[in-house]
Amino acid sequence: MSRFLNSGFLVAVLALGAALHAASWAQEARGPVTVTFSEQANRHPVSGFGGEWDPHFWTERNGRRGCDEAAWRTLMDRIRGMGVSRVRTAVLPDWYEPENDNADPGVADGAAFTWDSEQMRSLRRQLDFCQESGIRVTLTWWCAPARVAGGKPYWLGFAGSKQWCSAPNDAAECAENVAAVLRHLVADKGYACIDAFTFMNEPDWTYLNDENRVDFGHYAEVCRAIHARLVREGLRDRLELDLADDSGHRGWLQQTAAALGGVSDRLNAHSYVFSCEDPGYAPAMRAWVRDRVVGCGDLPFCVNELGTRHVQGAYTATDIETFERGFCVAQFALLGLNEGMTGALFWGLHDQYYYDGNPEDGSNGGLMKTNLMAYADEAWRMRPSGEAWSLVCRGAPRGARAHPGVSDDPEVDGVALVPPDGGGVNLLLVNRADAARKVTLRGIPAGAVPLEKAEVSAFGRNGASGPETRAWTETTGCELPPETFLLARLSGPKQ
Ligand SMILES: [Ca+2]
Ligand SMILES: [Ca+2]
Repeated sequence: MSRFLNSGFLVAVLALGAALHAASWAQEARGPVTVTFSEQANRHPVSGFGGEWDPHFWTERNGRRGCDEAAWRTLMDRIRGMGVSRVRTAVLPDWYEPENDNADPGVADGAAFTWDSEQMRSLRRQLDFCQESGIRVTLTWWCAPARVAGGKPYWLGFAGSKQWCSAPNDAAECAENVAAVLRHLVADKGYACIDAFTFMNEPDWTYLNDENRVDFGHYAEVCRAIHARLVREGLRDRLELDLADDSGHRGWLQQTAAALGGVSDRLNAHSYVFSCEDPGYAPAMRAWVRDRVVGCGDLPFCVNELGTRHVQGAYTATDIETFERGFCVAQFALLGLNEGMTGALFWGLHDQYYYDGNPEDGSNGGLMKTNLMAYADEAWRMRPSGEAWSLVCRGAPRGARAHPGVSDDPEVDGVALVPPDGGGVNLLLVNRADAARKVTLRGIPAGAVPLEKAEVSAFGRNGASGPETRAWTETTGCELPPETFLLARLSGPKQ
């Protein structure tokens, strides 16, 4: 036990330096805020914070726009520097089984699968990076496309779907297709970085059959068929099934939790609900997460797509260059951790072309502009949301134990995280008020290491600052500038 754990409370002043200060003590009329961290960590460790990373970089349509080896190296440095510990990656069945391999879903014909298609090669380059960088991958089998090139119906899809996506039309064939790609990537190619699998993106509205109906019973049947096939092929223990993946229909998550006990290892939902413009958004975020964590029972809950409500279609976020988007999503992470959420993935890591179209088509001609970083033509410029999200990713690495914080001020919140490597504790703190707040921190879970150093990084209206290294003692205090999200990494002496 650290002596600090037994020292009552800590009062610490982190002089954050000129870059961070915004309010003088003269403006600070009220007494200090107290944030008290729970001695008990959340039940499940952090599953990882990061973002959507669909494998389009190494495709011709991005290649001719500057996505080359030099751009790749720059991007890899960025992603590593951000501290991303998990990504969610799409895979589509037509990338590797464009025609049905044979008429028997029980017997896979290896020669019929197209593992060297452009998209599969692009996916493997991405997985190479994740594998060597310690980033975990939630592979998401997106959907059965209704149609493929030339408008031809896809053999595994429902051509009558009004969306480009549909449900698979055959549970046994779908299970064979899923098992084939997981065998190829995880067993044959050795990508242990893939530790989670999601069947279908947002099935609550994309799981369409020829009548354009969403049939939950069929979804559950296919999930069970996949589970059984992975068991049979000896692959099931190498992955967690992360199911539900709903676009915001709470009922779908509840149905999945109820119907797929023994099949799901974890559950997730998507959130594009919140905005810093909405009064009371912080308690609303907490209630949204709490409701879902409770609905998941014993299983971990995470958010596998996170954005704000300021979106226009799938390709444009209207607030993407603003302070508010970064401030909003970073708070969602902090408040969600305080409610027992295990992780969140921002949509997405960087701009890229998903298809090649007319720039006036309402979707930027296929350039998705909703992301933490801009495109290759801007050398992956970090947007404000990237600066904010990086504090979350670095503060809450995969495997960390989160200790929720209780604040006595409605404008201030905090969570403490003990990373799996030991040796310190990370604090994520936020001040929503337009005046500075002096904060007293109680119950910091320091573990066995005496804390003597604080490395402080912050995100505010003037951008990102830090890290600045400060001495940390029992008598140090913390001042949070107005409208600021802050990461303080507390550590002990070097061994
Ligand atoms: Ca097949
Ligand atoms: Ca077959």
